[in-house]
Amino acid sequence: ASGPDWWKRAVVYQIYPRSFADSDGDGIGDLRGIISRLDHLARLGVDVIWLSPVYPSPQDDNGYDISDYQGIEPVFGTLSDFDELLAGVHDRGMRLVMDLVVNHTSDEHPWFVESRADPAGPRRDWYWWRGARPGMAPGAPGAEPTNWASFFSGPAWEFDEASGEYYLHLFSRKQPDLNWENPDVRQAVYAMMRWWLDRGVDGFRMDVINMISKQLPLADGPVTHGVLGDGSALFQCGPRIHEFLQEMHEQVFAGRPEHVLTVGEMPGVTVEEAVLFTDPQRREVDMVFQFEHVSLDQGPGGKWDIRPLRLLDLKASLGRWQAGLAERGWNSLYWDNHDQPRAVSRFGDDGRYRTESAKMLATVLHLHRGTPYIYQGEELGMTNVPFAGPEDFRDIESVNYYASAVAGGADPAAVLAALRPLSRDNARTPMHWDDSPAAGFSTGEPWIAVNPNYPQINARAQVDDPDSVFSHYRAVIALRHAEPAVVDGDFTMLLPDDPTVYAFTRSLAGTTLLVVANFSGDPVPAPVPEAAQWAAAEFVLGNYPAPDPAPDPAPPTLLLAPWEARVYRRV
Ligand code: ISL
Repeated sequence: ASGPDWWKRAVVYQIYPRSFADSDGDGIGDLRGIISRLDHLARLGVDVIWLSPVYPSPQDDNGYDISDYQGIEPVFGTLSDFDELLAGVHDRGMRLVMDLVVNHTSDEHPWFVESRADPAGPRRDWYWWRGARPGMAPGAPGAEPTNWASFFSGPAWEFDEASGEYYLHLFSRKQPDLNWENPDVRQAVYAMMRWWLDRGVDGFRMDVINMISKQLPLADGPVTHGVLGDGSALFQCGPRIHEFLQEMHEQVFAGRPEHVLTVGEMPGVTVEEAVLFTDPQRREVDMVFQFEHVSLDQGPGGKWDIRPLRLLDLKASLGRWQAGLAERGWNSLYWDNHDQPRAVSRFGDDGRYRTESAKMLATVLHLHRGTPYIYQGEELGMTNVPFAGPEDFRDIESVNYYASAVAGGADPAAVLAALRPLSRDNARTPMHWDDSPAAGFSTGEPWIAVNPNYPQINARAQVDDPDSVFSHYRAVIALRHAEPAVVDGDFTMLLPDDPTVYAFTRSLAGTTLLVVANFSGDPVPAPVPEAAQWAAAEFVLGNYPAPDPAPDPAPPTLLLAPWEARVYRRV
């Protein structure tokens, strides 16, 4: 993909470096491991690699706690390894996007060390320091400046004995929030971003970037977690968020010789806000990661209150995002990432129809309008993990949630049952390269146990098999590169009230694509409207042996097999 709009035609592949490939046998993935596997990605045909954080970090949140923005974590390698990786990516005609984590730093970042050490110094105001709630003793239970809960359990404020004040951390206590109200903070971040662009990187995925503007003065949110509250309405898409992103655009991206790809991760963002963030005329970001479709299987109790996903809700949600960003703005498309369960386990069937449903999910997602993201292992149909007990988890969110729920009196078996399908660790076990011990990920002992199904599900078994999930991903990516209607065509949802069939068309300049998919393990008829129009259509691809000759799809003859997906084209 080249030209000014290359990011619209691109497919992005996310690497979680800790779990991708380990070159030195310490059990932790690294940059030289990634270098050794670049041909896998070139073969798949992706255009862009997004690298989760590789900066120096105490690894409290696997690198999302950064202690130096302009270096490489020694466990992952060196800056010269990084330069070699970047060159290897560029040599293969791909691009590299860095994770930008600037809502917070590590508490071990020199900025925070200084901020904490010197309450009268210039860096104090780089973070959010506040005294105890009026009338309460500093450090006393419930004396936190606001009632906000942290995303990783417990209060979002940590008491600092030395100064008698608290600092804000929306995530772990080792991830203090930066104060973006301070112009020096913003200038320091922009300078760091320019440094990476000058080094040759092609873009940024911006971690929780819609949380950088907090509503002032800081205030309590509605009580949701026992005594703690939900402050998200006060810190998500806050009053200065558009101003900050426009300033960043002007100071970092404007005037660059090549378009810089930008995607803002934005929990809680609405379609209406996303139009503003992604309207090119407003010069903010190219696209956002929205969370609506990955929240539909959550009940009123939040993330750990799982309920069955209804296809009607999924279609209504994704359809609304397609329509909402049709005229202005652009969508990102994803089923999973390093924070989410595995796609095939959550939206498909990771048992009997694993292969079929993984291919169906790829077809449906990649045929939507927007830029698709593939998370490492998704192209193999990797599944969730059968975690046996609490000791199997490594993720700070899962570990803290287990400890705090059990301490609060919850039944440990029930907590485990909630963690198993949803824990972020489902996505973080090592990549399956082959069927040798540790799945070919490492010659040592991996930092987190390998999913036991790696002998059946691995890259070596799939890359040369034309019927594999991998080969299907290749075909879907190749279709996007060859067929302009996949990139630019109008999107029209069909059969919105059908509880099992996901169907839509994409149209551009006289070409129309029809996508029909069965989200169930039973055969179903797909009553496509105006079926006569499709009688002579060309069968483009599917996840079952190609019908030969292509059957007349007029009802009632278009019968979909379990988890079947088909794409037709007519001109
Ligand atoms: O998975 C979540 C907790 O339920 C999400 O809320 C997640 O924390 C949120 O999507 C923000 O994620 C990003 O920032 C976090 C980091 O832990 C995640 O890995 C990252 O993707 C803090 O930096």
